[in-house]
This record gives sequence, C-alpha cells and structure tokens, in this order.
Amino acid sequence: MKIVLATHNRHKVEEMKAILVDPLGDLKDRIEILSLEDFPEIGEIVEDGETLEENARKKARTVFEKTSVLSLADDTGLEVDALDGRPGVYSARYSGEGATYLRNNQKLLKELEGIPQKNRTAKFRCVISIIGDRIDDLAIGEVKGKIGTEMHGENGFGYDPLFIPHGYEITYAEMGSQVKNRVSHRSLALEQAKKILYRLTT
Ligand code: ITT
Repeated sequence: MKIVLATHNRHKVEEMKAILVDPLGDLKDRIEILSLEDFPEIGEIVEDGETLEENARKKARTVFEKTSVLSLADDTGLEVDALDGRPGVYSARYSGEGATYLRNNQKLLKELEGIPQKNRTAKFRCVISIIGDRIDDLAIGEVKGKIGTEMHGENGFGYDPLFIPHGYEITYAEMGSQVKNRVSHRSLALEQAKKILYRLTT
C-alpha cells in the first residue's frame, strides 16, 4: 500500500520515515512511503485552522484529493503553560513574517525571561490526520516537559534545543534522532497511526 507524507518540512519527513519503517515493526514490508517531493505540483497548503486537528485534516485532505494516495499529515504545536498555551497552533509562525527556528526560539526565551524553572512547563502536541478512500482518522501524541533557559544541542529542528522532555535532563536536540524518535510526541502519534495503517493493510 502506498502512503504519502503530506508535509513540506523535511525534518518531519525524516522522522516519520524512520519511525514508520522501524525494522522491528510489522509495517515495513506492507507500505511504500512517498513524500511531497514525488508530487512537486502540490504547492504550499495554507494553514488557516484554529486547531492542530483542523490544520492536519486540511493538509491530509488536500493531498489525498490531489494524489488519490492515502495521506498522512502532521500538525504539531508547542504549548507553554506560562504563555496560556502559546505558541500552540501558531508554532511555525511564532516570531512573525519570515520566522526561522532560531528567531522562534529567541522569542520564546525572551517571553519566558525571569520565569523560574518550575513554571516553565510545556507540552508538545502532535496531531496526525490519515485520510484515504476508506479512512478519515486522527492519531495524537503528547509529551510533557519544560523549556530550558538557553538553547542546547545541534540535532533535530524547531524548538528541539529548548524542549526538555519529562524524565530527562537534556533537550530533544541533545538526544540524537534515534532517542528522540523513541520518546517524542511524533513517535507516540505515529505508533497509533501505525496500528491504523496495519488494519488497513490486512
Ligand atoms: P508542514 O505544515 O509542511 O507539515 P511545518 O513546519 O509548517 O510543516 P507545523 O505547521 O506543524 O509544520 O509547524 C509546527 C512548528 O512547530 C514547526 O515549524 C517547528 O518549529 C515546530 N515543531 C514541530 N515539530 C517539532 C519537533 O518535533 N521538535 C521541535 N519543534 C517542532
């Protein structure tokens, strides 16, 4: 069965592929994974939803309609308690027009300036929408943690240098992809997604 990863973010594609084709998993020989690189005619998809769920479904629906291939779209947000859940659904555009990962992280540090460790709690929430002929489903993964006081680590992407998952003293960016892919919000969501895909292929 073919599936297409409905994201333009190459870091997400790498992580999703690594988790989906985990050699110990049952899915490896059952699915062929495509990405939007295989469908260059699909341009940017405007993310105008008010929730991660809406945006994930919009991306998966758009790509399924254009490709007729079962589509998986990931929408992820970092929800910081001291900021009443911001940046949340706006995580990609947090620092405004022309936002970069670095500027987003710098803005987050600035907004949290002076806030003590115990109040720097946050969570990553990953919503994966799976849309195909016979399916319209969601898989969700959440990881709680805290926001560090400075950036640490070179791996990963986005807010990884600032996010310290619960139970660890290091950031996602210090973990390396294998460890991050075992514990992350995306891996939790994809474990559910794998079960859904497995059912579809049997
Ligand atoms: P697509 O919409 O094409 O999938 P995107 O980068 O715009 O790509 P999102 O709309 O889900 O993806 O934006 C979420 C932002 O949150 C993303 O740009 C990163 O800054 C951040 N993010 C998402 N997953 C992350 C992760 O695993 N680690 C750190 N930051 C992450």
